[in-house]
Amino acid sequence: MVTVLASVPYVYAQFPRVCATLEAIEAHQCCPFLSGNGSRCGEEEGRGSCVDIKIDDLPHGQQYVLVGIDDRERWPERFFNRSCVCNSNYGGFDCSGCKPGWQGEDCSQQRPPVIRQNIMNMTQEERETFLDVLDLSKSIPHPDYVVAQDHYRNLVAENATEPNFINITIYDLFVWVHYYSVRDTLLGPGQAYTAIDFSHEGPAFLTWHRMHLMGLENDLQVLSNDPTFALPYWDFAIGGSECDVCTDDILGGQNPNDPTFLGPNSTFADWEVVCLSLDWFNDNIKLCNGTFEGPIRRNPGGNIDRPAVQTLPATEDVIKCLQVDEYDTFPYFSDSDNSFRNALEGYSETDGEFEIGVRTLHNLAHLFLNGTGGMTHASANDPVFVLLHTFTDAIFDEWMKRSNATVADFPEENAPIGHNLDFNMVPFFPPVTSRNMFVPSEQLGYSYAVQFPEASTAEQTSPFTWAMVGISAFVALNVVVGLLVWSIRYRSRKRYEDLSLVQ
Ligand SMILES: [Cu+2]
Repeated sequence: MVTVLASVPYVYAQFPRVCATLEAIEAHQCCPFLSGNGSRCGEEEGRGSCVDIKIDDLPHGQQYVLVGIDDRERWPERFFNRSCVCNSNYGGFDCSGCKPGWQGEDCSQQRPPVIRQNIMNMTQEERETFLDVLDLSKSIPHPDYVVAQDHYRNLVAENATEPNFINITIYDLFVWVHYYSVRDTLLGPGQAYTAIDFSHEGPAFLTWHRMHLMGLENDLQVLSNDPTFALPYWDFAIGGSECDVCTDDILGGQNPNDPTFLGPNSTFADWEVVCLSLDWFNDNIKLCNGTFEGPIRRNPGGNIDRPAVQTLPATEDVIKCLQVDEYDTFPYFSDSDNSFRNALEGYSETDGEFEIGVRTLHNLAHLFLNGTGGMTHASANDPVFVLLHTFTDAIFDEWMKRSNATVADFPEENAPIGHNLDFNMVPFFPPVTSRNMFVPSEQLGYSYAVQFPEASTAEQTSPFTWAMVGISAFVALNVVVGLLVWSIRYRSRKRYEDLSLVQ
């Protein structure tokens, strides 16, 4: 089983190394041969075929107004328009592996879901195993995937024999992928269009981060040679101003000499961050190339200028957001009202009511960290990110199960760019859509050891409340429409006001 798994090149991002060639880029095709004497995508072996990539043509929201400028539009068309599509349960960029949750030579055996546990409930030994493999991933180059170190226009220099792709370590790829999905549109020296985000402030926030975590989890399974390896989670809904996982034997305590750095005995004290200098990348029309930019900063609950982010979310907040009926609501953005996604992402009150400036649940947990983990584009550098997001994903999974959610609950069109149901999520390759991720976690090969409390009967909704909800929804709709124009302007300012703070 281990050999099969270790040889599985999984779907991840940005591009498989075998396709990072001039020939593949010029042909706009990434359909590798099966290893050995195999055919393209294992076509002759019955595993898959090389097909045209489907691009979502449905309209997106008005937040992003440019057309044909950003190389992430109509992903991944600017780079490749043909890729492998695998038959039955085969998977991977060349169909040599199995889809998540399947195993065996012909991928016909269902793999028991791996169990994601609360890190506080793990034994010392389990924790150490997790921390060791995570630490190893920070220094081992990714076995299969590489990233562009330059903007598309400069990807193939004049007379170059190879395009500008580079190797990156497994963990730094995880950071880069997150950075790349939120980075601004590069227009020219010192000019950037900021109202764009392929992984936040829209319905794909939860599906995108789910895929992001699955990529890392699979990489760590391969790295540790343990197909049962699962990412743990951090239950951040504990209230109070203490970060329980921020100790040197878990995710790093505070440095006694400077509480904004990690303690010297922490595994992560030596880690250096990548993809931090967004302004520099914008000014120089460059992409993050994995250069180290100093240690992780974190000072949990220590933002003295912003008392609202000194305290973690509480259990009641999770209970309330799980009661929001709709997955998402128009305009499917950070000002959506009565949207479960917006409540969990943390741009509305936990009961779904939109209010400008509030930060709850996921956003609040990020801001509470007060440092690298609070900067959208760089947050994945802090390993707390991984566990914060597995917990967010656990809440998402619980909501889907309680609501018997189907893809009909997810907007097909008019979501911000990158967030429609069938948009190929940036920068995963071969293409993955929210439709693929909007299923119970067991279908994707993992589950959570978690028990979310039910709401008390007193809090359950009476017919009178439903009437009030109807009236409020009507009022709120008017408010939302009124805010829409404002929010578009607000959006381009907010990125920089809050960039050092949100998520
Ligand atoms: Cu994120």
